[in-house]
Amino acid sequence: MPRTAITLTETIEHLSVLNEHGEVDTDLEPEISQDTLLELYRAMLLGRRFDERMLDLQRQGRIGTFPPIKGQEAAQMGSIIHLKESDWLVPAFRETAAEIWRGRSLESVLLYYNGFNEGTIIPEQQKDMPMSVPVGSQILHATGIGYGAKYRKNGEIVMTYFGDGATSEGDFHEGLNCAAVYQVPVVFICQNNQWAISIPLKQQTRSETIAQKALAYGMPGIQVDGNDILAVYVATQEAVQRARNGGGPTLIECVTYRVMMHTTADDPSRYRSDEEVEKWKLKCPLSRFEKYLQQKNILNDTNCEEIESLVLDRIQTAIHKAEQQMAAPPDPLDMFDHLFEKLPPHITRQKEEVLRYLNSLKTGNRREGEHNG
Ligand SMILES: Cc1ncc(C[n+]2csc(CCOP(=O)(O)OP(=O)(O)O)c2C)c(N)n1
Repeated sequence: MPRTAITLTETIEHLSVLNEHGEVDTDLEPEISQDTLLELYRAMLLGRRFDERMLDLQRQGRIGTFPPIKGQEAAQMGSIIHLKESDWLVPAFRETAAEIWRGRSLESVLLYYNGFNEGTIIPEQQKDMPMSVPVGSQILHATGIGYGAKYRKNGEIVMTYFGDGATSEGDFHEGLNCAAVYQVPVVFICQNNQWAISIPLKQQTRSETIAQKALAYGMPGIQVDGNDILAVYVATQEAVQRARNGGGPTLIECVTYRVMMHTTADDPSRYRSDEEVEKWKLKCPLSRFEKYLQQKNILNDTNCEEIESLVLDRIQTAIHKAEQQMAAPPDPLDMFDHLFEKLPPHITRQKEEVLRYLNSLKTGNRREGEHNG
């Protein structure tokens, strides 16, 4: 029989717990303490307000280019909350809220986006990787770290984040394949925010979902409403438990939306419609969660105002501190440090060239430092 059917039994689940009006499906509602719910709300609000303030600062020329996270707070907070301190966060470049939750200071974020090396320093004991700008490369790092954790039997798990665009990179396919083959404890969180700069999802993949790509590698995959923090929470809780119990990796697709520009250097009006943005704004993860908490009498006008004002104070204090620290310009030679233990000869030559150029600026003798090819 040359042609027979191989019947695949898998299906992909889509999970949503909290609808756009903040109404909850009580059968699916996770048990989360009031304190934790409020903590999650505070973290989401901080992510939102910090992002808005960063945009102001960027527009005022007080920080450089950065990628806003507005609209993606639920996808980040509903997942990162499940990591223990001893676990690993391997972020892409849009996980500011998750990184702050893990202990990154707001000052460090501001320093980073102003080109200061100090903004990349991660405290020794903190198991977080620096943000990864090459799209998708962090997926391989996550799988490698997961492999190490499994080998050492130290109980650590890894959570890594990436966008829909990253799923077109070889790194995604290699990382997921290897993770499944070796059954490593990694939770892959795709924040499918519909766009990879100007490339819409329909040009990124012909697959109906991103979650279904998990099936090809032999790992569980689930699609969740990424603007519904409870759905992200439930799916990640299951994936984390599986990883901790030796059940291997999971792919979670959080369907969300990048409400703002890709980075502050981008003009999304050139490729997407205002109607689309307005439609997604109605699905705002923050106001949805707010309504839920109000209905549960966890949030009211008084504590809502208190939280808002504490968040704004924290941001203001951080800006003040960071600006004091940034009063002196960074040393351009910093860019040559920390990458190699011993600089290879061609980088040494580049460092010397930059040094010559900097000296020439001081002496006013530009020709001396000009690029000589
Ligand atoms: C390997 C690589 N190719 C191209 C780029 C340029 N680039 C930066 S962000 C981006 C789009 C990423 O889209 P996605 O993975 O969906 O993440 P999002 O920005 O939407 O969060 C591209 C193509 C890059 N940084 N790295």
